Amino acid sequence: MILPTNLAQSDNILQKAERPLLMSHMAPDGDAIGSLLSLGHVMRALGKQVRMACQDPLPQRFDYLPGFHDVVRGAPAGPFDLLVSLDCSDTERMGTVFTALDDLPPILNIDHHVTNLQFGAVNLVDVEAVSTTHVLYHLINHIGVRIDPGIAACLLTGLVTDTRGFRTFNVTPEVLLIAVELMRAGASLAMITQNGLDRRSPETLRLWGVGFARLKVGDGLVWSSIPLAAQQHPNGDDSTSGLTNTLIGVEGALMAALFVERKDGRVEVGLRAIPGFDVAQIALSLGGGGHTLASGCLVPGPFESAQARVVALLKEELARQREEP
Ligand SMILES: [Mn+2]
Repeated sequence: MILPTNLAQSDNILQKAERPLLMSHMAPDGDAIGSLLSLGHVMRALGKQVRMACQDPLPQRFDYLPGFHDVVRGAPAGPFDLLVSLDCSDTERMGTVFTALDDLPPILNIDHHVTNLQFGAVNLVDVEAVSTTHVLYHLINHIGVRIDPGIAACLLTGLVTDTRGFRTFNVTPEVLLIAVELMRAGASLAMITQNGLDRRSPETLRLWGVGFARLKVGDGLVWSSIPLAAQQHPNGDDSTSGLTNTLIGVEGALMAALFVERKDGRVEVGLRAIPGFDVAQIALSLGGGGHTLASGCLVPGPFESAQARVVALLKEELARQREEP
């Protein structure tokens, strides 16, 4: 639930800024990119000198979005008078683009993760929103900038990708009505679904093949792993999140985990749960965050022992949550 005062405060801090910097999280997904680009267009419409930055390259399948090539990697040269954090539950999610900033301007924190640490000078966080672009839809209407076809495509991309095509349990009639509005404003649902959800590189499918071959099942937990040696382009994209979504669909799965070994020796853990179970708190306790049914964290290696440790934790947590009324 967004409080009107938070909307007014966010509107105000955006209107006052002259040189805002917009940032989203590492390994950007459709919501991260849709949020960056939609607010970027709005700030430009307001006459601001806006810059957009992300630590990792944007996946190519989002190249249909206007402004796709305007997002820079690494921290752009300042000074900036406002930092807008989009779709990040904590500042660490922004990665090196955040840590490389010389002067830290006030932060406007716009997000929808249940584990959000409220780190902004102004926090516009709605944990019931299906995506950060869902929050932005309300904010943009509050600001009063017209949603043109380009902004509509960016906003709808966040809705579609974070709900995997309006299939998640948090999708309400209100969310579908917003999608209708965005289609009326000129966004193509079919094109966004095809690119944002279905389009994958052959390398990604081969990577999934490795994950499927290493699938393990036990005590309601389904997990798999992708060692560094199996990756052609390690780190920095969201290509394995779709695989994690598939794992929770395995018959009998109550929780699912995917372990991906990184170049720096750490291990990326993607977590999913079925409704009635919660993986957000365990992700938070391991230094990550996310949503009740979908979250993640980055844990120290080595690869095999990290898996053993997290699988044991998950099985323990699963048994505990099964006991709950
Ligand atoms: Mn999101």
